Amino acid sequence: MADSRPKKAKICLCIFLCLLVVGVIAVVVGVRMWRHSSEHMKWNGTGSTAHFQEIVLERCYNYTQLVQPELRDRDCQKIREAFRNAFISKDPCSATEEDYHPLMKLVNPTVPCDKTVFWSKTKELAHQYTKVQREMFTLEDTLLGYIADDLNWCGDAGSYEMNYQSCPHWKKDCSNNFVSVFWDLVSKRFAENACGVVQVVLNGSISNAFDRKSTFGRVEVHNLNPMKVHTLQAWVIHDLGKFPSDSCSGSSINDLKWIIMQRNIKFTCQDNYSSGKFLQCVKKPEDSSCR
Ligand code: NGD
Repeated sequence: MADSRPKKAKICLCIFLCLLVVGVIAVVVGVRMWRHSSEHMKWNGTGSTAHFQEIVLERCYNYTQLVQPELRDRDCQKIREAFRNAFISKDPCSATEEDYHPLMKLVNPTVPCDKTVFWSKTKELAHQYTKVQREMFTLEDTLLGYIADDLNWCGDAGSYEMNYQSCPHWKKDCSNNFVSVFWDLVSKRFAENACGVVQVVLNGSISNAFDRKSTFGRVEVHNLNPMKVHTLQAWVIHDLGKFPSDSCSGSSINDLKWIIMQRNIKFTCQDNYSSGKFLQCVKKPEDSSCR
């Protein structure tokens, strides 16, 4: 009778090797998955907005079909694709203006002369104003500003997915993230295209109504074209019930006046412009200053 021990030993060795291979594979896959998830969590800012792609497409159709039907021939599928391609599969801290050029080519801003409204620390009020004065435009009343307002987006270098866990924070991680570069670029183009009289709504309830470091102070002011823009009208609005901290005669507005006049553009300023005050009173009619 033949000895079966070598056969048994062979089977045991095979099982051992198979288990070893499976174990090694499991460890490798586990480490990769752990790395992948920790990479997604590595930033300090909030992740991409859930359903980003659907929101972009829906806002694009809403704007081009209902808000500004003159733009109904824009291709929203292409716009969504160009937006996604600008940042997908890229290091989220390496954004450049060029990344957005294909998107910019699909959408050029069209605001009539005398109708541009800038804002800084007064987003809600400026938007209430253009909602009532339908012919006036903030950046968020133009197609790209409308599509991207309040959204967040980023990808990852080695992935076709968006990162919904975290995105770079513009102060804590990097300034050349895709959201900051986008807003700087569209703000620049919005300012370059402005003409005639332009307006800016500033907040007189903070100490620096004009802030050189804000997007308005850093980007928009310097990209107004003096050949096209003849006057910048500033309104300094105080929040109802709050003590005024800055006004047209304060040093920050003087700083703005100086920059604008250096650029050969006329500057005017009005404290608590009545239209702004009316809008605030519609929202808070019980305030004593509204009586
Ligand atoms: O560098 C930035 C940055 N700067 C400001 N903000 C930024 N977000 C980044 N990711 N990167 C954010 O923009 C800030 O947290 C606010 O939520 C918002 C506006 O900032 P605010 O009130 O300080 O005003 P800014 O002067 O910086 O900008 C408003 C002007 C306005 O005339 C728009 O035409 O610049 C245009 N804009 C810029 C940035 C963002 C609009 C937006 C927007 N719709 O979110």
